[in-house]
Amino acid sequence: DLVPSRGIYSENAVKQMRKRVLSTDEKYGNAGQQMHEVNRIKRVSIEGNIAVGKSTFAKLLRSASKDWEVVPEPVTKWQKVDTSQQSASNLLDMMYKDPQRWAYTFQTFSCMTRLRTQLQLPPQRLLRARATPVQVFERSVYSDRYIFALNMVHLGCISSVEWAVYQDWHSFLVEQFGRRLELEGIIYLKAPPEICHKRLGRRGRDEEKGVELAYLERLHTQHENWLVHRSTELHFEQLKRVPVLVLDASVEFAEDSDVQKEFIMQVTNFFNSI
Ligand code: UDP
Ligand code: D5M
Ligand code: MG
Repeated sequence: DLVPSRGIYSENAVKQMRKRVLSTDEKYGNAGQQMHEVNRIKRVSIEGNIAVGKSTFAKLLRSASKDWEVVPEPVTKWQKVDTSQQSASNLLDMMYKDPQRWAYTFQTFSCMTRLRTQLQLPPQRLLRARATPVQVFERSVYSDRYIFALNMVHLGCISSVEWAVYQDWHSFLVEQFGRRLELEGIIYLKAPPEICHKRLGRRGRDEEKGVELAYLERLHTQHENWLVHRSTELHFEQLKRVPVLVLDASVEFAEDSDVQKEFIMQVTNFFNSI
């Protein structure tokens, strides 16, 4: 379907696409085989409140199996937006300091960076995996919309016009990329907002110094509505049916090898079931 049979693509665009297909072939060998192997890879996102322990949990998964690849959240990109001026801008900080002004801009950028992350080709190691190969993302283009952007709308930091524009391009992009953005599963790390607030303090990220418990309570409700009660209005059919594994992250798991073993066992069963 790369051939412009209906004159959709310019000659130049077709050349570019052929080149891309060729270089992918060189990387992964036979294209048909590659498609088969890429399709075997499952994609899962880790969702949960700020500082619940997603990155800590992701590291745990990374060390548990070489058939699982973990893709961290692109938070450093939000902290350093290249403006071609002398110093980069910290959009994360700007968003927390003045959400009325920067919430919408932040959502456009965070979603674009997540989109790139979710579209990344898996490493070759996964294509050769014997067991169940899985790409695990820390959050997704879906949490951007159904957790954070929606919350900003409720807080009045994103106007109704901005929200209409956001939803229009978000739906368009997700539909255009189709299966490439679909998730086979979601792991929801769940903990009371009070615990997340304590962990957030422990982490001590500068930009988050002013984050109040009330904000985490709102985000907690958003997660519960989306992933437990399933009452959030979703706009993608496949997302409505995606299986969710809920893990109790209120226990201290960072240093506890028994809890970690239990988590890994549950995750392994979940990956095998999806
Ligand atoms: N943390 C902890 N106990 C846990 C899990 C996490 O003390 O069982 C700490 C972790 O060391 C970090 C903070 O909580 O200082 C937030 O964790 P992380 O960055 O993994 O959270 P995320 O924001 O990615 O969900
Ligand atoms: O999330 C990283 C930090 O980024 C945390 O302060 C929340 C913030 N974040 C992440 N995505 C969004 C969106 N879409 N809008 C607003 N704020 C966002 P952490 O949970 O620490 O990994
Ligand atoms: Mg994190």
